Amino acid sequence: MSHALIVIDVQNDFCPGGALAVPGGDEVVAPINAMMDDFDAVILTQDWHPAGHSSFASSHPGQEPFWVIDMPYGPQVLWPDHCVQGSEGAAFHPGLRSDGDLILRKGFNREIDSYSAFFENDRSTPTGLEGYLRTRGIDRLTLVGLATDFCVHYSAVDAARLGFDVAVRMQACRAIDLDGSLAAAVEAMKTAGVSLE
Ligand code: VGL
Ligand code: ZN
Repeated sequence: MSHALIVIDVQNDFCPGGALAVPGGDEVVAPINAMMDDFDAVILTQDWHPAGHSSFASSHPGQEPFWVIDMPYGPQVLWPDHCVQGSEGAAFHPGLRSDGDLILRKGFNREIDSYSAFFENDRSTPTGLEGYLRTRGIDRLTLVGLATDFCVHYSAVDAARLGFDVAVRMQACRAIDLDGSLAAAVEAMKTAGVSLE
């Protein structure tokens, strides 16, 4: 069985100068590049929203970025417009190695966000990544990238729930940290059986 590196959302909009900049987001690029050769497979994810996406505060009159609203699938943080399909902000950081095996795009449905690389935010609509990994015989995953407390966190918890052996390499992740979201994410990942390296 084999071990994949899952590189979450290392895109311009999550790096300094981007629309939803994660502090130190660009610092993950060098360590991730250096890790890639140590895995049997490398999968990169890309947050990939249509203009007017429902996770954008600008799509909800009277709302501001970082406020939380109730969506049919549960609470949703509203974000600045980010990672719009085909934009420079949605492109990978230019320093990131681009020789991975698969690029998985998520968040393309206008009505629902997708933090996790496995399921949309209803926690039930699959992205197809599980099938890809299983049909390639991959049973171990190491996750890195942005942001620790949102897309890395949701992806890691879902992967553990699906039965993969999951680790998060924390030095190659950076967090947004909204109202204690990093501490909560660390707890949730530990509870789900994710090993934090
Ligand atoms: C992310 C917020 C909105 C992430 C994506 O990649 O962690 N966070 N969209
Ligand atoms: Zn997003």
